[in-house]
Amino acid sequence: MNVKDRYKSLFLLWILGVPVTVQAADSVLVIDQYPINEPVFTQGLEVIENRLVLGTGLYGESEIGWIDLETGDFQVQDQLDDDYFGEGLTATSDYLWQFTWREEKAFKRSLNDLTLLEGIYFEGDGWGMAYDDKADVIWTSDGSAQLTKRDPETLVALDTLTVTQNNQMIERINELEYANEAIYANVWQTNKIVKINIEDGQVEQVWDLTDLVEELHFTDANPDRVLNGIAHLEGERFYVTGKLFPIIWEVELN
Ligand code: DDQ
Repeated sequence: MNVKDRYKSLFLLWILGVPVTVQAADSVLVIDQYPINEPVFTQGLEVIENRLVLGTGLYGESEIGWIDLETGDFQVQDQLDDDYFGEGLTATSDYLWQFTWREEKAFKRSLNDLTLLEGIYFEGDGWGMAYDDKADVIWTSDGSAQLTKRDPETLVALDTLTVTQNNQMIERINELEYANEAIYANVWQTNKIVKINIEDGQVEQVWDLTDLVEELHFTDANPDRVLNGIAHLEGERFYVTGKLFPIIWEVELN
C-alpha cells in the first residue's frame, strides 16, 4: 500500500469510528497448558479455592461449571434459561456473581456448588466483573472504555473510571480480573490483555497473545472466536483462554 492509500484507509477507519487500538505489547510466558475437551463459548473464568469455574454465553447455551484441568472436562453445574446470554464471573469471599449481556440480570451463586441463590436487576449491558477485595467493591465493564465501581452486594454504582492509553480512550473492555491492585482485562476482538491502574484508569501494561492464538491454527473465520477469560491464580500467574478455544493456558503476565 502506498503512503497516500495508507492515509486514505486510516482516514476511513477514523470516519467509521473504529476504536483506537491498544499500542505496544509484551509477550507472555507460558507456564503450562490444559485442554478443554469440547470447546465452549467462554465468557467468564475464575479460580475459587483451587478450582476453576467457567461460564459460557450464547442464547440457549449459557452454562456454568467447573473445568477439570486433569481431564479437560467441563463439569456443568447449572444452565441459564434460553433467553439469557451469560457473561463475566467474579467471586467475593461469600458468593459468585455471574453477569448477563443484555438481559439486565446478574446472578448470585454459592461458591461451593454454584447453586443459584438470587437474581437481581441490573441496568445496562453486562460484560466483565471483577471483585476488588482490598476496597470491597466490584468493577464492571459494559463494552465501552468505562469501568464502573459497584457495591458488592447490590451492584449499585458508586463511581466510574475511564480506561485510557496515551490520553486515548480504550473501548471494548471485556472480561475483567482484579489482581495485584490493578485490573487485568481482555479487549474484545483483540488478542490483547491490558493491565489498568484503578486510580487513574491508565493502561500500565499490555500483553499480546497473538502468537499463542496462531498456534491453534483455526481454519474457519469465526469472528466470535476471540481471546476471552482471565482468572488469577497467584502473583503474576493467570489462566487465560478464549471463546471456543480448545485450551487454557497458565501464563505469567509480568
Ligand atoms: N460480548 O460478550 C462481547 C458482550 C458479546 C459477544 C457477542 C457475540 C455474538 C454472538 C452472537 C449473538 C447472537 C445474538
